[in-house]
Order: sequence, then structure tokens, then C-alpha cells
Amino acid sequence: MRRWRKKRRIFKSKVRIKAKKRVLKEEKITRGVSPLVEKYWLQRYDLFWRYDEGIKLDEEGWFSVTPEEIAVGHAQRCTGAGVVIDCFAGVGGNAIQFARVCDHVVAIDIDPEKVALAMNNAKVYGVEDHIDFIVGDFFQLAPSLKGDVLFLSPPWGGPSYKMTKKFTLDSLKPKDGHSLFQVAQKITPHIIMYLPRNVDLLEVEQLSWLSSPPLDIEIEGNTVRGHFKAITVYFGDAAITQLCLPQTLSGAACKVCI
Ligand code: MGP
Ligand code: SAH
Repeated sequence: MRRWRKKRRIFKSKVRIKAKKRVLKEEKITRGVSPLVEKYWLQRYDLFWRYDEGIKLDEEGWFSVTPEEIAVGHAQRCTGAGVVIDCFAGVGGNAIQFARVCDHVVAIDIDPEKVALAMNNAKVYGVEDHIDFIVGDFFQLAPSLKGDVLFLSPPWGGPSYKMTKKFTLDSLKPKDGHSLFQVAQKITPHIIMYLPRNVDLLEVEQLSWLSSPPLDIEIEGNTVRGHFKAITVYFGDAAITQLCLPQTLSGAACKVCI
């Protein structure tokens, strides 16, 4: 009799655990979060502090958006700048912060769904009137673009970017980093690039040599609550020039603050 009761208790607790698991699974489905996105969903308030006010993201948006604290830092560098062009705007993480401190922002993305999401998110932050949204290919639009600062946050090839020890610039999408930088430089030398934390820093420095004289460069490590997330590279006036010592091999002023 006692053994039978024990068996019944075990059976009941197994049923309870199964039911709990089913509820958790259903919760995930109802909030529309795929297993890939789950990790980023848990960080949703780091990505957008006003997430609960109607922010929307798609799958690529979840794993690519710049966390708000980092985007605020990028924007602070551009305070008072005339026109900032966000060439790969995604769901608007950066464009929104630029719009809060600059005269005007041009936000470009090749994916119409991203542009719709970025517009929605800009409305949540009340900055939609300061942003021109463009659906288009940056490389095609580049010859006709005019701006004071260019922000480059291209695709890194998905979350698997960290599978390699050193991320080389030829892995950036849809074109390699050198080609991208060359196109960007024709618009303005004041460029900010958001790159993987495992990027090859020597290659990054070499980008500044594509200009003569070499562009000033500052390399910054970005953390969110102590977690190393990414690297931002500031070129031209976007870098802190006079204070950036020691000199690099090229003679360009460089500050590495990782
Ligand atoms: P991550 O490394 O995928 O996340 O992305 P996390 O939480 O650091 O993962 P962990 O498991 O290593 O701890 C870190 C940050 O990089 C994201 O929040 C995005 O801002 C940025 N990021 C990631 N990807 C895959 C891209 C991308 O393809 N393009 C751009 N522009 N940014 C990206
Ligand atoms: N910084 C953004 C995330 C950018 S992710 C944010 O905070 O939300 C990179 C984006 O580049 C993706 O949304 C992708 O659709 C876009 N993209 C890819 N190729 C492009 C191209 N040729 N021109 C413009 N955008 C492109």
C-alpha cells in the first residue's frame, strides 16, 4: 500500500513538471520568440530601455540591434552634428539615438520590413520626424549621399560570427570591410564602424591607411553591464585626435581603449 502511494506521488509530480514545461513552451510561442531569439529576448531591456512601449523586432533585428547603452555612446560622439547617415539601419537602435542629438538622420536599410520596424520604434521614442527612412542598397545609393558622419553597422554573418578566433573584415556582408570603407570614405572621412569583438584589430587599423594622410582612428570596446559586446571604431573627426597617443605604425593618431 505504502509503495503504491509513493508511486502515485512520483507519477503526480512528473505530471506537474510536464504541465509546467508545456506552459513555458506555450508562453514562448505566444510571445513569438524562436529558440535563436530567446537569448536576446531575455536582454530586451538592454536593447531598448522602452521595450514595453511597443518596440518591435524581427529575428535578424533581435541579434543585430545595438544595445541602447552602446548606441547612446555612439550618438554622444556626434552631438550637434549636421547629418548622420546610418547606412545599415536595421530596426533603428542607432538611428533613434542619433536622432536625439543630431540635426538629421538618414536611415537606410535594404529590407523593407526592417525600415517599417525602425519607423515604428522611432515613433516609440518620438524621434520619427528627425529621420529620413530609405529602403535601398547602401552601395547603390552611396554616390548620391551627402552627410557629415557615416555610421556603418553591416551584417556580420549572424550570431556564428564568434565561432572563429579572429573575425576578418572580408567576412562582413554583403561586401568585405575594405570595399565598404572605400565606398564610405568617398562620402566623408568621419566614419564610425560597429564591429565584432573578435575582429582583427590590425586589419581595422589598416583601414585608416587607405587615406592619405592616414585618418585618425580610435578603437573602443563596448560593454553592457560588464559583458564585452562589440568594438566601435571611430575614424577622422569622429575619433579623439589630439589626445590619441601613442602613435600607430602609420603615424595616424590612435587610441585603443578596450
Ligand atoms: P552576440 O555575441 O550574438 O550576443 O551579439 P551576446 O549576448 O554578447 O552573446 P554571448 O553568448 O557571446 O554572450 C552581441 C552584439 O553584437 C549584439 O547585441 C549586436 O549589437 C551585435 N551584433 C551581433 N550580430 C550577429 C550582429 C550583426 O550581424 N550585425 C551587427 N551590426 N551587429 C551585430
Ligand atoms: N545597427 C542596427 C542593426 C544593423 S544589422 C540596429 O541597431 O538596429 C545590419 C542591417 O543591414 C540589416 O538590417 C540588413 O537588412 C541591412 N543590410 C544588408 N545589406 C544591406 C545593403 N546593401 N544596404 C543597406 N542595408 C543592408
